[in-house]
Amino acid sequence: MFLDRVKILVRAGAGGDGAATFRREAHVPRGGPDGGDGGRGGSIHLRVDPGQTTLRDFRFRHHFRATPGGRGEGSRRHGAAGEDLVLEVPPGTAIYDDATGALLADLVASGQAAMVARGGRGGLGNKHFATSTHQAPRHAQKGEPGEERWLRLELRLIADIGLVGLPNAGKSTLLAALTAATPKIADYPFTTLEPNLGVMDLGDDDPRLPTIADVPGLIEGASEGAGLGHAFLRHIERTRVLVHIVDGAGRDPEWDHEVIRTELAAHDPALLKKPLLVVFNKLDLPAAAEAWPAFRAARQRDGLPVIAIAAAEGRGIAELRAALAKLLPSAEAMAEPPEPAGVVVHRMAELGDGFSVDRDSDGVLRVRGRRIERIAAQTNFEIEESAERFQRDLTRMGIDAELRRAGVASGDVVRFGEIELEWEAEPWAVER
Ligand SMILES: Nc1nc2c(ncn2[C@@H]2O[C@H](COP(=O)(O)OP(=O)(O)OP(=O)(O)O)[C@@H](O)[C@H]2O)c(=O)[nH]1
Ligand SMILES: [Mg+2]
Repeated sequence: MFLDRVKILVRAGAGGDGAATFRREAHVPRGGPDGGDGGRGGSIHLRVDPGQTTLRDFRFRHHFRATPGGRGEGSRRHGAAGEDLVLEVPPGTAIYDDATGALLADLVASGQAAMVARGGRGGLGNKHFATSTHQAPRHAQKGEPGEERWLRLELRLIADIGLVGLPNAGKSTLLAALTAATPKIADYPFTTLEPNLGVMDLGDDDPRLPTIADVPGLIEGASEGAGLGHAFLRHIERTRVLVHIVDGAGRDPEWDHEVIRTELAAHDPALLKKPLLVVFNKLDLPAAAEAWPAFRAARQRDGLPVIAIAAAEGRGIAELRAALAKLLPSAEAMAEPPEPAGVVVHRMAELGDGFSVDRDSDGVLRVRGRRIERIAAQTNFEIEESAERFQRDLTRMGIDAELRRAGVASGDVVRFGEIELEWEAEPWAVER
């Protein structure tokens, strides 16, 4: 089965907790803090594997998790870093954040990669919190949670040449004649149900090896969802050259030609601006031989290049190959991915001091802000010293004042990301 859209959940590893330990030596009565830092959690990356042509690896597996960082330990031993997880995707995979719809990355070229979930930072051990006035801190940071999100992956095949035409026009037969591909060919419409890809050899002294995509037949109304063609139109969006195949022995080749052009324009007018070659097929059949002169004259009037072939017999294939060689860009240009160039637009949100206070739908107060949510997640509220530090951060950032303005009362729950705390006069106590 051809799979070109999937939803997956990626969870980066959490950072390891920092340790709160003190040096123990026989002759030192009270050793200093020596808690090591937690290791960073593993991140998740998606990377292009040019050997893949569908998202089928994601058919049965939708959840992916990278390993967490190790905990810090005494004697300044740092936790080990979590392992990164790299998932391979075919060229032409666009990655969207499912919640916001934002495009995170558009992976086109071989080896191109994007980080889609960042591992949490390791918590700092207590040795970082010693000061001249506070030499035995019990405070150590918990590891930062790893990023987690649902992604939508959408594949748009990356082929140099796209074959389009009505069902039964001979697209798959032509693919087989031009390349080593062996698509299913049969005398009924809708034989091809998923795209076939092949690589074409242009001759001994031509280094270009264009890929050709044979997609399911398009029918009238395809751009609005009729037939199968609709789902596959986007797979020809990124081709460099289009080959439009017309069944010369069909009832009305002229109408056939018109329908496809209308559908292409309706899907995306830019498609008709691509270099295009019209191919009149099945010239071996008497009906086609009869219709050819009028068809050729009409294309000449349109200013469109046209060539007649009999794909099943291999007639005209050499001329077709030569015509395609002329339409395709130079070898240097072919080394670059077809437009739009693959862009990696993934950006991590800035970690500012900004925050806001509002109420969730259940009326509970919620503080939003990347930095304060991270501090909350990294605080171990069971340790009084850590809870007090958190309280000081709230005051320093002005969150405390804002909560009071919002009418917080003793006993109220206040949320920071996943963390729920109960507001007391002071200090804060953990609820969950
Ligand atoms: N006589 C003749 N028959 C041909 C020629 N090319 C293709 N055919 C036949 O036309 C029929 C359809 O060919 P396909 O290559 O499956 O057509 P398609 O455009 O891929 O069709 P779909 O996949 O259904 O959209 C098959 O029976 C082919 O053998 C040709 O040059 N001459
Ligand atoms: Mg076919």
